[in-house]
Amino acid sequence: MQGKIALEEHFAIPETAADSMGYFPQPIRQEVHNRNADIHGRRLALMDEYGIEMMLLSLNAPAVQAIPNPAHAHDIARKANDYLAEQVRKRPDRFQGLAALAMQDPERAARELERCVKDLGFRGALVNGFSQVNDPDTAVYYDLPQYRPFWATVERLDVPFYLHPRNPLPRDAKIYDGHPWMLGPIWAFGQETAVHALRLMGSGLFDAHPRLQIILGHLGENLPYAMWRVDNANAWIENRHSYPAKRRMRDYFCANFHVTTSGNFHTQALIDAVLVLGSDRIMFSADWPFENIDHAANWFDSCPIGEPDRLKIGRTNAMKLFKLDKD
Ligand code: GRE
Ligand code: ZN
Repeated sequence: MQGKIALEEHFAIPETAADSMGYFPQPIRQEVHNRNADIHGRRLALMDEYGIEMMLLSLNAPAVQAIPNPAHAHDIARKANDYLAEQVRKRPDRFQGLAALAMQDPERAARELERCVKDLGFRGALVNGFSQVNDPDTAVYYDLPQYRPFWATVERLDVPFYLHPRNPLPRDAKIYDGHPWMLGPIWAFGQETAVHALRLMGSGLFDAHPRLQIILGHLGENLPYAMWRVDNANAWIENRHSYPAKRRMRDYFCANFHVTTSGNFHTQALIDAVLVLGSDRIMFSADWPFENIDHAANWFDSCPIGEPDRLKIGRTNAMKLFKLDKD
């Protein structure tokens, strides 16, 4: 399919490049490093070759979220955003930006998002899970009350917020002791991010801000497959669930969430996401440079779904959500 739009596609700046290395064995670290540093060379050539008209670019992970000092985190976010704006300015027809945000200071994060959207023309934000704030051994999640004014700004600006994975802190990763192979994209990323998404849903955030739109990668971090059971486990017991939110989790999932195909190029998983969310809330992505564009595109272009759905998922859903037909 020509004209695809991909939206979980990363780059690095020198200050954050090392963050991506630990996930990869030594022989291919240089390759990942080179991919992260490039925007207009090999990346654009691959986009041409595989029918990707546009990428929405975002900083690598965990980057800003793993810088405990709020002022330093903010400096790195600003630097990444200014660099990204410069790159987008060279080819706005092929690249658009998603903001990095130092969520360590929610008020400053809201102001930076506003700058990115209004001054730099960015289309939304991508944040790498919880933030370490001051103490490196803290994991602060965005369902907490101090984030409500931030979310009000996101809703007012009317831009999507991509909740991207990171690994749990060592203190929260004890379940993986002796099995480090499960960390990162194999399992821990999805587990960590799904719990964060459920925290947002259960907190009542979407009752207070019903127009918020959150994007999850990797076909929803396993949530589509789990959503029925989340709402129905032990449903024979009256008042089984007691959480601050007013509705079932699947009501929020279907009203406030979107998923992308990043790193999950598997038809069964896609069809399950279509069955749970419908084809209006699913969007194509590759997860370059950590996954391969040819794997994503070859799978997506030929996977057995209807052509109207392929067009929505490959292109038009992203056009609408990010208002890509406007300026
Ligand atoms: C990602 O950003 O999705 C990612 C990484 C590191 C390894 C794999 C991966 O940041 O998918
Ligand atoms: Zn990613």
